[in-house]
Amino acid sequence: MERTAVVTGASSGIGAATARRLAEAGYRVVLTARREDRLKAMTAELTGEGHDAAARLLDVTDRAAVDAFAASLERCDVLVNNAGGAIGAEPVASSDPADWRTMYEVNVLGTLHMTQALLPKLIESGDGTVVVLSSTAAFTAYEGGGGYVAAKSGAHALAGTLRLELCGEPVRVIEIAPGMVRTDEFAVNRFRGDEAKAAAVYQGVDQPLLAEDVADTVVWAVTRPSHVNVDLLVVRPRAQAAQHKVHRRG
Ligand code: 8X3
Repeated sequence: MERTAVVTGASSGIGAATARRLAEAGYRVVLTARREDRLKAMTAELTGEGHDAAARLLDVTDRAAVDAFAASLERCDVLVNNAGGAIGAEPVASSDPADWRTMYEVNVLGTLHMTQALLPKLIESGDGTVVVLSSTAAFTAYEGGGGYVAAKSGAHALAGTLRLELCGEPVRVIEIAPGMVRTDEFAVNRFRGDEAKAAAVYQGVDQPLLAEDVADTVVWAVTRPSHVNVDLLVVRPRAQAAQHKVHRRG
């Protein structure tokens, strides 16, 4: 059976682009996400092009569902923990703890559930890879980013701890930390659907990263020879030299 890659949050953005690139690289790809229509459309697009792709409806915060999903898989060689995101941009003083909880649930516990459930199969593959999509937010706090910074710091801690604990097992742990990426949904979700505020994030920025750029880095890291572990890869647009240092035209 072909090498199998599981991608979470695969119905849009970085997840969808990563699923596509992995399929193009010859993996059988299992796309998982919560939104059935988008998930099926994305999967149909790939199978229509002759790729081996399957769609599985899955909420990574639902442990029972994650366990059932893992049990149903014949094999798993690559797990890309992409599902995540930011909700709200309020200061710490006035942010809603429920948003923090949701961000922690998806960005950290979602990755934990998927990784725990699939680890036996990743080890059994003899050459497994866990990818954690964190963020430059894992390393630098910024105003209005509190809950997201905390959650991505958690994802970074999970990746680092797991790498230590798996040392000696045939499983690599790769953390990819993107900076500014313009996707259809990330900033819109952060600003609770306010398209104008979301667009302002990228205002005047010459070429923010696209989902495909991040997907390229994921697939590059995953397709290195087994003994090469791209431990942590930070990727930003040229116009973003640091979290707060963004060049804008005009
Ligand atoms: C997204 C990057 O700068 O919005 O993970 O935190 S940032």
